[in-house]
Amino acid sequence: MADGYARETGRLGVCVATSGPGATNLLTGIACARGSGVPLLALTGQSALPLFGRNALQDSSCAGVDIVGIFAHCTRYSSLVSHVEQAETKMAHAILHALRKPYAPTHLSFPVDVLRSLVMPRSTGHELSKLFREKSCLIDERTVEALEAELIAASRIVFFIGDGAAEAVDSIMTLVELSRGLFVTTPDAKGLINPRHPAYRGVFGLGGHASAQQALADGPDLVVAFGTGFSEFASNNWSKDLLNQRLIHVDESEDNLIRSPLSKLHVLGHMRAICDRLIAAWPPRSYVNRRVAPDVSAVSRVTLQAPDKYDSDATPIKPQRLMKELSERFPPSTRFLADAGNSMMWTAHYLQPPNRRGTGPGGRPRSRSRERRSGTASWLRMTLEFAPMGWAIGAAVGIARGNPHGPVVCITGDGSYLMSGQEITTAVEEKLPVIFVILNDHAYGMVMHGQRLAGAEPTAFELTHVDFRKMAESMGVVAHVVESPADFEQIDFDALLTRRGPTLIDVRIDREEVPPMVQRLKTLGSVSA
Ligand SMILES: Cc1ncc(C[n+]2csc(CCOP(=O)(O)OP(=O)(O)O)c2C)c(N)n1
Repeated sequence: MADGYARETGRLGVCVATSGPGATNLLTGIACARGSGVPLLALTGQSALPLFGRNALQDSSCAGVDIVGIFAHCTRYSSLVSHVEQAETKMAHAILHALRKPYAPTHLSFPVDVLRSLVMPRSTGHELSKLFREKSCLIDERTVEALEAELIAASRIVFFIGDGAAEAVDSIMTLVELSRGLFVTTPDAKGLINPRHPAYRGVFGLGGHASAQQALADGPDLVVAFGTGFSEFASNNWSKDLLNQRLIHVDESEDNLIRSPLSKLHVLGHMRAICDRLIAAWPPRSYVNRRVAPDVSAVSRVTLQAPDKYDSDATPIKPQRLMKELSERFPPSTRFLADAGNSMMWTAHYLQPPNRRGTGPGGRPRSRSRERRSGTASWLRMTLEFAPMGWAIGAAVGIARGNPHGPVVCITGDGSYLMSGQEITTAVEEKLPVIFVILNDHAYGMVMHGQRLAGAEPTAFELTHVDFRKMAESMGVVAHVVESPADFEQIDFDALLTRRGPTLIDVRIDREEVPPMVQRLKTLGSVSA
């Protein structure tokens, strides 16, 4: 939840847990935040200092299950507050380390006797706000000039947008249009753009589109990547069509730049400032006329793997058709999340709501002058790096808490829901409008299809048949079962969208449909490259 809240608001997410098992239960969530670079502070309890090593209940000190040590490996800063006088300084360190780019989780452990002590405010206290001033002007002039020269010289440009480019994406889109380029996104950056933009060629990476692969394979003379660490799922298995000498990598994080050692140029700095500098210098006159304009005439040039299934009326409902229903039935202010498993691939490939750019609170279109969006706005979130099942369930609750201006739709699998579905009760308590959509295939579907595609022994993917509507109703949650596209007509969407609390939709999907996952299997070596 803290992860979702931080992604949505751009603020620090904070979570608190008790010592021992409370703290270890945080571990997967913290590791996920580390993988995705989310700013998060975990505060955990600890037995009293004099009890260390005496077999106290849930001892998580260095003499027991060493929680500071465990967290040290998946946070940027993990420390025991052993004296109350340390509390302020260590808190400042923990916050600043979490908010230093690339963002990361941090952890402080508080023994109960330290927590009970009084802290006297110090006159020399830390004024954290001074340290958080936005360093918006930091750019490397020399490399920006080199980038400008490359943009002018190139005749076919593809822009590659990663999820770290959120703040700059409006300016990047202006550059796409000015330079008559095409663009593709990583799966988790699809939520930053309008998937129906005529210059968009789709998702490159897990669940991606042939048109995106084609755009890069077709030999553009320049690829300009923004805000990405080229992780496995975001780079189509570190594709040679992407990571080569045609690439220019723009990022504010050196940690990301070191992931593209072959690129011809690294441009370090604030991405929006870099783009705005280029836009201000546009157009170089000699250039515009000789530019080969790409074909952006069609409404959508993103190639879907099976467009007929997107429109299919068949029962059981095809997951592709489910994506169509979700794309069309929710207002522009909706935030979607896709969980680990097939949900990620179906969503990356088929979810394509109408233009979400430029929508303000309540989904109202923003006026032109207010077009610049918040640096964290995205209509679709997923987690590609650590990717734990159930991440989307908690994160959806956190996003709803952080953004009261629209519904949140969590697309998850039945396996994931069986791991973390109890979090729905928090949405009940907090009266949050989260719609949980369960792709119910009574299986670990990704595992099942992975084994089939790889010709491996079919094993350990079946799940028991669960009626998630009954489960939800036992918690006082309004729930529906959908077996065919027509069943969506039975759901009162007006009531659903105005409800102050969660809704659950148990979708009994056609589990025989194969998700777009071949690339993942190539990485695993399960199918030949
Ligand atoms: C905690 C955790 N365990 C295992 C995995 C590996 N894994 C990824 S997807 C998946 C199956 C997901 O099943 P389900 O949630 O039912 O979604 P489906 O693929 O069927 O849509 C597994 C086992 C993981 N990512 N996280």
